[in-house]
Amino acid sequence: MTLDFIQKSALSCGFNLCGSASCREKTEHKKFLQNYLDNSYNAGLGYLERNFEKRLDPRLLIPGAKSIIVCAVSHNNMAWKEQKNSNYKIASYALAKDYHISIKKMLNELLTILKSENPEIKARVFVDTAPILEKAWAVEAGLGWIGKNSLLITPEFGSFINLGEIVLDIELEEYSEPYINSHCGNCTRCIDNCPNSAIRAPKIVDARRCISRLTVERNVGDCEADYPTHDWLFGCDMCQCVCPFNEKAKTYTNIEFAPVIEPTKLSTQYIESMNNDDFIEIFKDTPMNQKR
Ligand code: B12
Ligand code: SF4
Ligand code: SF4
Repeated sequence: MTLDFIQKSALSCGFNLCGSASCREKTEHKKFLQNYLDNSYNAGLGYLERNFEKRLDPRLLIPGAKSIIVCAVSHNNMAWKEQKNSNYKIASYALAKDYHISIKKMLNELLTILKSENPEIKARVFVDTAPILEKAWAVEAGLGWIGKNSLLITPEFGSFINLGEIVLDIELEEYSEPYINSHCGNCTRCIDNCPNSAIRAPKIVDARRCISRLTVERNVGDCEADYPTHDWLFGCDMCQCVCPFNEKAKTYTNIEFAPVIEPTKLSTQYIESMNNDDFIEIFKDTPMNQKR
């Protein structure tokens, strides 16, 4: 199974980018993860404290793991531009159907294709919730670099993407070249424009101050005294809106990632005119419906 075959198959399943890497311990991330936890930047998100060693090494999470395929898909619907003047902003990813469900389905389709080439493969698919350093693996799989906002930035699709992985029990014929450059240079726009100064240093986000954490995660224990959520209703895209690499980024191509409502409609007036039933009807398939 060549890398080219895997990448083409991933695109046929609706992904925009795909790469592969050999599983190993991410030793270079250890002190940063430890420092993050020591400073309580995880804001009481207990799952980030658990599985410390497994998070650094997928072979401890999935015994027998040899390789990892990392896929990315764009959800860039330009909501971040359309909502600039709205008093009720919703993060771009949250306007599309829940990516956990869409990506898992796409990864399973990809795995079926890979198994048709090699029926012996044993593998597991992951999206977001497992103790895997998804962005770090995306860098190793050649997809892009980690920006000062701590997010993966890809040259073609910017940072408005979501990630998913397949971890396999076989070595692959070839692996992607890791992405070694960072193109942030002297830019500090994300740091300067974060409404709560949550980016304490390049690549280090204090989740206690992060609006995404404050609006998405229900349990808001251990958040520094009452940081405001500004105009954000759900999630926050501010450190991506200002990033020059999103200015020229391509928009979503996979219809599964189309917004459930046109971002142009999301005016202050429109949102204020919605009742509870309207809200549930429109957003029931999105990550905002946390009852699913
Ligand atoms: C926990 C989490 C959150 C938390 C905490 C975020 C944080 N930065 O701490 C909260 C709820 C706040 C959050 C918010 C968001 N998230 Co989030 N989140 C995660 C999750 C589940 C784990 C991330 C993690 O490991 N955090 C632990 C800390 C320690 O890791 P870290 O912040 O990346 O820190 C690393 C760097 O600091 C690095 N480092 C720092 N300096 C240096 C220097 C060197 C030399 C090296 C080698 C490393 C290094 O070391 C640390 C360990 O790797 C991942 C999914 C996953 N399993 O990976 C999604 C994920 C990162 N989130 C995602 C998204 C989309 C978001 C939001 C944009 C959503 C939104 N619009 O509201 C925001 C963005 C906030 C931000 N600027 O980071 C996407 C990212 C897509 C992308 N382009 O990168 C992911 C990958 C989910 C997915 N599958 O698509 N998130
Ligand atoms: S998501 Fe918002 S609050 Fe969190 S670091 Fe980015 S700009 Fe700051
Ligand atoms: S805004 Fe500037 S510093 Fe921040 S991630 Fe984008 S290029 Fe890097």
